[in-house]
Amino acid sequence: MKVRRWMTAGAVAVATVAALNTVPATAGKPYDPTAQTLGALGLRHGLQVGTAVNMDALNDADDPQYRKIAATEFASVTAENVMKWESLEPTRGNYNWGPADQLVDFAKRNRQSVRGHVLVWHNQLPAWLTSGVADGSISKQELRELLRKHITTVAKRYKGKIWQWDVVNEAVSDPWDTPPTLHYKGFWAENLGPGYIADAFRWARAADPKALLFYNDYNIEAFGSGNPADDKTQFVYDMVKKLRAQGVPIDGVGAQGHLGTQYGNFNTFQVTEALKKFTSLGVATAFTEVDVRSQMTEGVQAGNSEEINPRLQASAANFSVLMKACLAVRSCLSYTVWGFSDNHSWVPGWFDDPPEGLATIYDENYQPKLAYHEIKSDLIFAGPPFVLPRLAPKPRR
Ligand code: 9MR
Repeated sequence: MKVRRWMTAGAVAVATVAALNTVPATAGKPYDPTAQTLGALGLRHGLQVGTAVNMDALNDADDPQYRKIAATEFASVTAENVMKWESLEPTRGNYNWGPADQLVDFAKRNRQSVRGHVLVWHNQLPAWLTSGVADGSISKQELRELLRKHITTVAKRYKGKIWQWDVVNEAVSDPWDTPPTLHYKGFWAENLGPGYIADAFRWARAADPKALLFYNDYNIEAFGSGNPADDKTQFVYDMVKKLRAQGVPIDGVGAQGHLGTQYGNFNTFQVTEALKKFTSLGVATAFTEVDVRSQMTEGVQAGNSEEINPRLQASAANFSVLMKACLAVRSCLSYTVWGFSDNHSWVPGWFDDPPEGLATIYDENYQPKLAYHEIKSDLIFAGPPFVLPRLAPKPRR
């Protein structure tokens, strides 16, 4: 009797092991990581691979591939435009929540997390706000109150539905601005002074205590001279250090990752180093808007492969450097591409002299490019001891 019981148990065990070996059980096929999505592969490391979503493309019935890839390939989504102030409150006091709600619902249906973008930025502000300040009908005091109300209203509406909020975006100048010494730039700093940054984080925390609150900026993927007068990464590092010392509830720093093949590559160690330095301040990190554009020379536009191939290779290398650095640093919680296909990328509309493009991981016909395969291979081959599960911080009180 006993023997028979053991035999039964043994048979069950053998069957179970056999079943596990074919995980996931797709009709006897062995597990093939290359057939997995970027999102699924990232989750094995606790890393969320996401995309910005263009709502017009998502709703275009003639473009079903866009919706399919947005729904299936990624673990996380970001609103490319529809959570910006001009979209949410085009006329004063009248909110247009439709498109933003739709994205949040889409994410829920597809079991994706949402990066909220963006609560405070100097671009894409409603005209009623900027013109009111310009003509003096909105005072500085009223402006501060309007900002508090905006942050509170938006963060409360999506309370519990947003994983990470970009609370403040692009607050720091670039070396090509005037004056060239790095400084707090733009509408908010000019009208309220840099204190708006700490205020914004405190208001966001009060409205949504569980979301991770991020500062987000471009050109902070690696350190430069180390002098905050001309090294934007250093300037942001010093800023975050100060904010943390003051007890401001900032939980993360997002490096956007808008790179270009004409600028030369960072190496993985430079980027890893930057992530580690931010981590040492006690904050999470993320790549939030990755794309790698190229100049569209006449040869590229004419389809000359001798000009196209080196650009696709350099683009893939840049995407891969950021992915490897993110995998290597446990505070790096997410890797978001800023659009996934060249037919819906902001790049061609933005850079036209000289024209630029080829910035994403799929071509305009939704064929995965070399960059797609390279970041996928980074996710597949990454393992201990260099890659361990992420360490997410608790939202700071
Ligand atoms: O991709 C966005 C594009 O559709 C808008 O026209 C543009 C307006 O400024 O903003 C783009 O997204 C930006 C993001 O919100 C913040 N970082 C830079 C992104 C690219 O410009």
